[in-house]
Amino acid sequence: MTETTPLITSPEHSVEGFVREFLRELNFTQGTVLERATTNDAYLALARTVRHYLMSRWIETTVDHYRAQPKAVAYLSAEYLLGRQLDNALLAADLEEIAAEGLASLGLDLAELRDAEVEPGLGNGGLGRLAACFVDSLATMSVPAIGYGIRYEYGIFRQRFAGGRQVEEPDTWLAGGAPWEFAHPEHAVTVGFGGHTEKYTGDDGVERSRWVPGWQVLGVPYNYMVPGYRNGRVNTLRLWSARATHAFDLQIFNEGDYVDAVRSRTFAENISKVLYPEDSTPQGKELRLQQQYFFVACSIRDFVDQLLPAGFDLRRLPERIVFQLNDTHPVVAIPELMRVLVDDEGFGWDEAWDVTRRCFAYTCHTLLPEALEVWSVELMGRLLPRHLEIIYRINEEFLAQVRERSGGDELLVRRMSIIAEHPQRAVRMAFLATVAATRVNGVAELHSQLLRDKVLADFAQLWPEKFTNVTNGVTPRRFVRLANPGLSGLITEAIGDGWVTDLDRLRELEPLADDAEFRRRFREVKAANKGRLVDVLRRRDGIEVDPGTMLDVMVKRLHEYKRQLLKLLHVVTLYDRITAGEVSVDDVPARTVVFGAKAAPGYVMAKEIIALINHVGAVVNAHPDVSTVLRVAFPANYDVTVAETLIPAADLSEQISLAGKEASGTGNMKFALNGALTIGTDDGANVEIRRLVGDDNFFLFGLTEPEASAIAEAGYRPSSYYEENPGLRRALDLVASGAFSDGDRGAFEPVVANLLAEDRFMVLADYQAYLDAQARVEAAYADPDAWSRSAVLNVARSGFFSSDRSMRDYLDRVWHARPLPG
Ligand code: 8GP
Repeated sequence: MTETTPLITSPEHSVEGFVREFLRELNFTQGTVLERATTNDAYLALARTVRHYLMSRWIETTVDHYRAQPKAVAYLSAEYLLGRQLDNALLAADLEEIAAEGLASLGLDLAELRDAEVEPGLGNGGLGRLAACFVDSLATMSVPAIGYGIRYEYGIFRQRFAGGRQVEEPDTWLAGGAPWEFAHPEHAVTVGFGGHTEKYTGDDGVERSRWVPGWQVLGVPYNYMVPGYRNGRVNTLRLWSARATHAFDLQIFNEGDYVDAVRSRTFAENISKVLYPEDSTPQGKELRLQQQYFFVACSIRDFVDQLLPAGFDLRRLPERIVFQLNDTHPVVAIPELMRVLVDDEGFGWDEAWDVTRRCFAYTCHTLLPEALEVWSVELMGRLLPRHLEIIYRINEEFLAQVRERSGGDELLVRRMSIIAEHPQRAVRMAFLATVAATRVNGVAELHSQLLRDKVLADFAQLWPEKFTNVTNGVTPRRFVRLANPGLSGLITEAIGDGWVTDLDRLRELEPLADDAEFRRRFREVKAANKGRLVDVLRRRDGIEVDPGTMLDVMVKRLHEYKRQLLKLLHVVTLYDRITAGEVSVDDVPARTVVFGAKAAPGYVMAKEIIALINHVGAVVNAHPDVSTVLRVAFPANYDVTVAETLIPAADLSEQISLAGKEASGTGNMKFALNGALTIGTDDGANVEIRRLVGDDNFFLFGLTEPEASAIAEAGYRPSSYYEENPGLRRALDLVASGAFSDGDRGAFEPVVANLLAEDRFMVLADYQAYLDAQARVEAAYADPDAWSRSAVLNVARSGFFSSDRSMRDYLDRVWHARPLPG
């Protein structure tokens, strides 16, 4: 990069200036006139118009970073679940009112254009959404940072239901045009794969190894703006797209074999074709390892070539960069940087290792052992032979250290080896990351503790100072300011608008929890949000929701450990009690139970659970009595956009994973910040939420992690709970009887049988405690004034869960980098 002086000026910050710019875009870029423009034409012109307002800030930010050469954060993540861009860009550029007014003067409706945007779903769930929140906070805090990832042509699949079962369809998010991206083919990077390594003697007489790749692809960068909130900064998210080095073989084409002529192109482009729809379980697919290596190799090359001045001494790299590894997907960056330093730059091994170690930090996002990624040595050796050699050497030196420290404890050595021996020889990516990183962190206090005590205990003993915690957070811009304009207005009226970038200030709302007028207005906002949700669900899904009911919401990926089944057993039990005449509909508060969840396409049990929820929902909703007080709504294709209308409308937030299984959760934070009360276990960030909002404003239930572990150790017998609890027995019997499957007893047999025989996540053990907690919810909800007092306190005391605070924690404890002034 060379120094440039940006000479551009932004369009005028007025309604007239906006309208002029918008029409220019419509005419010159979209090639149409207002009268003939489709909604999509207008949306694209609008997006580009907003972009223009941010452009000078983007260029200035880039130039400032280059000039100042500060220590920068490179966030390496295979997923960014961004959500729609338009609203966030309008907010950052302070254009919301101007745009609405300007468009209205042209007879256009901003809300309608907003709905034309297809969200980039380049992530699966919590991990990907977290990355999106983090880059937002980094920009808002003026931290020199860049996000690196993959520009998947197809993001997370679109979910549809057929006969209540999940059907996956491709996500063609790029089809309508991609107004937020800037392709830079001129900065494409070449990445090698396969081939072999060879030994040679260098000029210095030292024997060295080098990689001769068997094939190559190009990585083309696509830049996205990451606007800070009204701070004059716009950071960059750089996503890589794979291209063939030779897209097309003219000779083969001329010989008439049209398919073969583009074979290499298809092969290469497959690398960034589709996001793996897996969440919390890695799928050992070769293409996935290709994706991982592809994007980190591009990113390291890019940082060195584009963002450092020519001739920069790479021995000083740790002064300029920290690569944050978002789980293990980017961990192959470690041997890649070693390869660049040793093979390309001629560093000695020890020198290269010293630099590399200081450049990486690793975040673990899971506790499930099956979610810890491993790659078979066979595959790694075939795809990345030089990297495997490097990993072997890292392991050799590491194990020598372990032997020395442990007095040759070979069991320990085997446990800690980066190379697993069983069931096949494989590289344990979490171990590689832990060995190399300066810091290893979990994502909530309990999670970090369990990492230290269990998952990575041997490593924590060896290097206690390496381990730290950074509790997750969510961006208040998207999840309060944009998603909940009603609440935002109310807060701002009460305490000013400083909370948008300083969420701790929500504390100032605390006294207002005791102010009856404030509570009334708070309830009004909630009611309006419910009204908005009712409209959206009617339009989007044809689902009718009664806004007068308690909205009880469980939205997250479908996983057995998250226990959607526990929620469903509560629904079945209520249904059972009402139909059996044990409970009168006059005695229960009317509630709508909302589910939103995608299941990984290969996760059979999760898909069965989705079908069961839909079948139970259909029966409950069709029952003349039950449906007056209990309804189930399961809108398909839960995504960030739906979350933004659902969460602000919720009364009750379901966070009911088995203790010790949910690393953190971030949905839990979004609900609390929007004034829903949580019913939850002592798990993940729930622990911290409860501590902050107070026991009286949180419905805690269930086993603790030590209790659950003790039961598992002693031998868990789920059937004993079935035998001893008549309500539970009746609920399970009802499912097994075919009551929700037109009398077909076999339909959900696998689900029930699994609960009775194995129930790995102790649904049955927590059933009674959950029902009791739901009874407490009902009692509390009966007093609207007390309920809204608790809800206001949830908002006031949840400021800690801003991703800005998470970023400050990373800056202090992990990155040791600083925001850029100005
Ligand atoms: C998720 C955790 O399940 C969730 O508790 C947490 O809030 C979120 O990460 C952000 O930290 N973990 C994953 O999505 C995950 O582990 N994915 C696979 C790579 C293993």
